[in-house]
Amino acid sequence: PAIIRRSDYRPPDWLVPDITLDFDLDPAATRIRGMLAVRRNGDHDRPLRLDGDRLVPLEVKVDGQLLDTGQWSMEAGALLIPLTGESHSIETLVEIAPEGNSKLMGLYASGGLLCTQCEAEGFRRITFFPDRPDVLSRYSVRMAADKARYPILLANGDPVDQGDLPDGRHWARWNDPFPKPCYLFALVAGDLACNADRFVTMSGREVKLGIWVKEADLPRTAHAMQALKNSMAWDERVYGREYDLDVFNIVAVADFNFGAMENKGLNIFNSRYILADPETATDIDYDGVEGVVAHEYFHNWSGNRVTCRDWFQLSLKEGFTVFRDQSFSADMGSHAVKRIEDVRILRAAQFQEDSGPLAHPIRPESYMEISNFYTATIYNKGAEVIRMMALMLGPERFRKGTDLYFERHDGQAATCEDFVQAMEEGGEIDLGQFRLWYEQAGTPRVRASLSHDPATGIAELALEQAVPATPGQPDKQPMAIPLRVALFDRASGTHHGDELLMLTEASERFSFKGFTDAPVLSINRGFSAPVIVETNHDQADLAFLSAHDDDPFARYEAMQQLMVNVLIGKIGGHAVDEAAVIAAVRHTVTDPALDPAFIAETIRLPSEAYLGDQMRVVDPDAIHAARDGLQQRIGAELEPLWRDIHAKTKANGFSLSSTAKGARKLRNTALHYLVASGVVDGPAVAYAQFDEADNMTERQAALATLANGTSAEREAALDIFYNRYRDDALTLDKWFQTQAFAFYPETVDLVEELGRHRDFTMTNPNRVRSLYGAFAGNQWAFHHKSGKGYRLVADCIIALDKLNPQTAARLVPPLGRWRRFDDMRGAMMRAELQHILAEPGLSKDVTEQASKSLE
Ligand code: B3K
Ligand code: ZN
Repeated sequence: PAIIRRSDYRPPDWLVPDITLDFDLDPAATRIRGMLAVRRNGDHDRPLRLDGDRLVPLEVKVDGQLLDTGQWSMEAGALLIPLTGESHSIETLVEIAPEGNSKLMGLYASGGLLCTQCEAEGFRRITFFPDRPDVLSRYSVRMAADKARYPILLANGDPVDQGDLPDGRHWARWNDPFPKPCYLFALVAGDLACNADRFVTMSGREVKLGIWVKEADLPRTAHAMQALKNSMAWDERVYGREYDLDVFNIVAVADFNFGAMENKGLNIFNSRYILADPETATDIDYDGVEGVVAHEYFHNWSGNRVTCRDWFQLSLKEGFTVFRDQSFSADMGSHAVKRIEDVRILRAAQFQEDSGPLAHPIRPESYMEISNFYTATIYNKGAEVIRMMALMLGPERFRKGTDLYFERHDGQAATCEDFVQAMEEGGEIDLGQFRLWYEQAGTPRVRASLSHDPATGIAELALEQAVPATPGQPDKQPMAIPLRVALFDRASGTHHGDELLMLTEASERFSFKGFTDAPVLSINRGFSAPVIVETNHDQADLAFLSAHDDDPFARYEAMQQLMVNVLIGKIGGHAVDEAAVIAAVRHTVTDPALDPAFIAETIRLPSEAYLGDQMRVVDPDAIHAARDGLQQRIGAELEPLWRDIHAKTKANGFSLSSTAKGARKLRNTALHYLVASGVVDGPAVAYAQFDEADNMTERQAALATLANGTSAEREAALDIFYNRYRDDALTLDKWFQTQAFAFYPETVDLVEELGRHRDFTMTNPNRVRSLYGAFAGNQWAFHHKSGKGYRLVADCIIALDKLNPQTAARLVPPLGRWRRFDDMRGAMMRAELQHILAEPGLSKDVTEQASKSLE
């Protein structure tokens, strides 16, 4: 497959200021007439090139004249029309079959609905068009469909007219006054019910809000609606950004390749990010709904009003929008807990990507298939890069920078460089060296060692940075790394203020005066930079910070590092002091000043995958054994405490308040440790929680705890759960996922069996991710020394690729981490990648991921 390069960018040859689309909708045969007003862009004589993917032109007209087949040609799916004038009107007619579209890109059928997904390059599966984000058009869309089957017809913008047709059909017309790239086009037709509400914007305009779902799901839309209204108000307050159309609609669909899509005025969502009620959604699901609703809404400015010039600039909209949704969710709940969760995700997904064969900068230089670049790097590291700028500028100057960016580029297709320039000018800062964050891949490593001279009272911090080599980038330059630090006085447990240090050289020293005794270093507070910091802390320093640091993230981090050191020591066969961890856990759990949600986050042991990341060669079995052992010991030694917390946090009635959520989180953690301790009544206590719970957060956590063991309660709970939720797809996903993710000795065989379960299907991406996605994230099970886990995932990729390449390609990266494992596992992983690549007719998506993974 061809490689697309950032350096090859050229402005479009032809612009399309206006487009009128006419859809004659039918699941088996939909006819689409596209009428494009095109204008030559610059002085050239190149033909008009309209992208198409498996489209056959049934008619081509120029300025109303039907062309003969000799007057146009096809090249790699695209329609080429030679044109003589400066402006023309072009008309094409095509026919497609939405019900046969298993890729879920373009126009497809899902649960009786017809819906679209165009980002990144799905519009070319609907009609002939220059499918690139720098061609912006005003859209007028007419849809006609069977009225009984598709009573609701929605598209971008505002509804303008509708009416009935003969033969039980009807039509509707929607206009979107804001010029937009075609990846933001959307339509939905179906039998949908609406949760209708309104929002009055800061300038007093009324916006009609609608969340459209299947009638039976209406009671599950309240949380999404509240999240939408909160997002609209937040974007006005924090960024001064107001909504711009008279209507804002959201539609939930069951079959969707990712989370949701920000189509102008008509967001389309994976139903898992809209539907929530206490019976079926966990607190994590509720937070997911809130965060994704906000994310898509925020795209209206960061993505839609200002869009991307080309797909290499993807992080311009995604990194910024993730930063915005993270800030919003922090404001809605706890800043401390949100930051910990976000860093945990970054480390689990992005650090792994950045240290493997698929590492790429947040602004990549090339790709084969753009769908493969909707990555944790573009999104989450991209958000960290924005966060660093916000930190360096401070809130006021950052706001000046974003105001300038939105004002200067409104209605344009912009670049990452445009954003950085707006930050420089608006924020009055030089970001010259900082731009390396856009260019260089790989997670920087910072070594920090603090020394102290009692004679002078000077503490000296020596910092060294190194950015590892990544594919195509063997040598790296030192980056500009903002590090928040504080020096703690051991005796009082306090510090004299937090400072922002800019590390810009490969190695640098910073001095601090006035310390009679050696202080304790707290560094990268709030996770101010997305780097790996190695300090010269001993276990006593870490215990001190875990008890005294007033920066919640740093406090969490100290506890995690304390645990990591013990576990890595154990794995290496060294004598370690587990008692220090137990004491720190006890101290944290019993500190009345701490928020229960923060306690729960902090006392969790680091994940097996994170421990693997700390090792030169990952040993999944040794990691599992060491972690399990420590967990058992923490459980056993603090058993009365776990029982006490578990009893005390039992709520009387359900609430979604932060207090109630925090209590559930801590309760589930206590249950987990209690069961891990091995006490005989552990499974019975978990089963009772499973059975009595009035909410999914507690029920699912109890199920997950039981799923880790081999008790009789395990089977009983799984059966009951299945029978209770078998008809609710989103909840049944949890049944698959919980088993695939469990620390259960037979997980590999169980996953194989579940892949043949009658409720398993390859046509629903959520179901595939629940089983194979979860399994591939279960380090101990996936890396089973038999190699069977690798084969299961490879077979799934091969089968799924024939239906849905985009979702299949997402399962490849876990196999690509073979360099991190022992020779035997590495060889088996490579063999599976080769096996995948040998498959005839493999998609571009999977080919790119698998071949890069072998390099
Ligand atoms: N912009 C979409 C992602 C589209 C993914 C296409 N492969 C959702 C989002 O980030 O908001
Ligand atoms: Zn996004």
